[in-house]
Amino acid sequence: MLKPDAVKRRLIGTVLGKFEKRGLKIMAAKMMFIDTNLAKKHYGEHSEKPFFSDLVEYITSGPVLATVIEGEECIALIRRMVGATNPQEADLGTIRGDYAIDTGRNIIHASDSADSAAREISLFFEDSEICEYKLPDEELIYEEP
Ligand code: IDP
Ligand code: MG
Repeated sequence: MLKPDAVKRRLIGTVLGKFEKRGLKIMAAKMMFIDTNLAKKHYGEHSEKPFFSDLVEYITSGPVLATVIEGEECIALIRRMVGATNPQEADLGTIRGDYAIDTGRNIIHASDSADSAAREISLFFEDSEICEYKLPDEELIYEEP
């Protein structure tokens, strides 16, 4: 999910372009406002953290671009492309390492496991909004598509 700072900083194309160029498949994308209720559900695991209310305020401060992205081992792959939570510690070349400075404005969310991906996708998308299709160049991306 591209957070409101990414949307407002016109980084949608830049960030999605990185995933596309890597060879990943974008199966759904939706610009939307997250209300407080949904924000609290999405970030439920952090509800006891001191930064929780700031986090909810941040993620509801403007539109986000929610996405569903598919590819082999893509959860680990995308987490590596996103970089460390604190952009100061994120490697150069990662999304946060190149485009963010502050943990509280780190521009992108990425699911951290298959279970959290399934849970988060169901918070933001109906099944009918997720497009199943084949990329025509899969044999150029994968040895065994
Ligand atoms: P992640 O986004 O890299 O998975 P999490 O630890 O799951 O990191 O934290 C969720 C989000 O909460 C972070 O992306 C960041 O926006 C925010 N956050 C995490 N730790 C802090 C903090 O110490 N201060 C302010 N915001 C934080
Ligand atoms: Mg997380």
